Amino acid sequence: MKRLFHYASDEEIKRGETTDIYFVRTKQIIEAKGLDKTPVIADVTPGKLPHGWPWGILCGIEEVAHLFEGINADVYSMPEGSVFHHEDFRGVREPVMRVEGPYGDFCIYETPLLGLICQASGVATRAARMRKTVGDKTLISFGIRRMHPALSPMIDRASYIGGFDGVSSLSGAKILGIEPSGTMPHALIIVLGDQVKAWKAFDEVISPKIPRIALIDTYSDEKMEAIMAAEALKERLYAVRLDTPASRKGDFPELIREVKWELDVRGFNHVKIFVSGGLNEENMKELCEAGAEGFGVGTALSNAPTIDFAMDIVEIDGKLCAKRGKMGGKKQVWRCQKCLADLVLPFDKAQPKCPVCGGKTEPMLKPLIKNGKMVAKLPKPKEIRQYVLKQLEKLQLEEKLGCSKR
Ligand code: PCP
Repeated sequence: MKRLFHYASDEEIKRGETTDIYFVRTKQIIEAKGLDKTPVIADVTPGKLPHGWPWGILCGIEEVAHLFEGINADVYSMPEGSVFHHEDFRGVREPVMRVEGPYGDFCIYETPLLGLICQASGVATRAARMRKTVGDKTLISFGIRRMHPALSPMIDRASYIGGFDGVSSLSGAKILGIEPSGTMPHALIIVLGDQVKAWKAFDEVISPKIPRIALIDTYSDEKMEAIMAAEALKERLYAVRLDTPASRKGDFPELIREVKWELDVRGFNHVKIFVSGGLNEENMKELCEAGAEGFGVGTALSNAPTIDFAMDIVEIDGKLCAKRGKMGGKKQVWRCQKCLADLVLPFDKAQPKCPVCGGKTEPMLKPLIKNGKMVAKLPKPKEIRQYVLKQLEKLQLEEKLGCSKR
């Protein structure tokens, strides 16, 4: 079948065709030398997190499980949506996953395994950081237009898992089991001829279930267009969206305060302020404080930095063998259920008490795949998102000074 777009199919990924050639050559050599059945244990650990982030959100585990189904290996992983750190409370590197089995049976899957979690975890972590920044304000993923369309479902799923309320793509919303979220493009206003005609046409044609969010920065000052939109749609107007171009942005928070004021003094207190365009972790806080209640985030979300995970063999045939920069041997990550402090210990060590608060710890690396069979129940995106939001209540956005490594 003629390939229209440049992305790998499920079958190609499952056949290992998206791997790096050096793993294919490695497999060829160890088979020739009769070493392909050597039992190994490999850790998957994050490098230093981007921008000094103190924590990340693990995402992509459902796809890793599908990748390893049918592969002769055991996979232990932190559940999808788990907070993870570069290192534990004492500075020991923290594995988020462990793969055990004959090296020749899974070596070519290192590349796709890492690819499935590096990018998705970056998006989910940025989404979670934005959630922490705006509190309970509305966050919608608008970022799919910045990336290859084959990635839309992954980007929107990771954004949602990280704590966003909605996603703009039909494909993303479909796998999440939610309705897609969006407002209106400038093109609608331009084609309809003027703003009021476009807002009224939206109100007339689009299902009443869809919130009426009028884009108010096409031709005139946002204050003017906000009043026009409110007078046109009255109580049916849910919000106005400011997608103000950089050339006109000036003091964007001040502009939001003006628009909010002019709407409120005219009795349109019900109309919310929705913003988009150039949003990022830094400017969203002050936009919140200025009165913005909804955020459509594009580039900063879908183009989030990838998390630099690596896979390293740490035990071979029962012997410790980590390379420089990594720590040898099979490990468990013990997490305090009260303060989320982590302690990485050799696998055979007993369950510890939390070294920070004395609380009960839980093992985080849980069975996902056993001999190529799925042994974990894969949670739905809605459940994973709830799990993330629950953990976020205990996390600071930036490193807290003091004794904790985190
Ligand atoms: C963009 C579109 C996207 C926003 C900005 C994301 O506006 O609304 O959703 O921007 P970001 O990537 O900087 O976060 P336009 O490019 O004006 O597109 P449209 O007229 O379709 O809204």
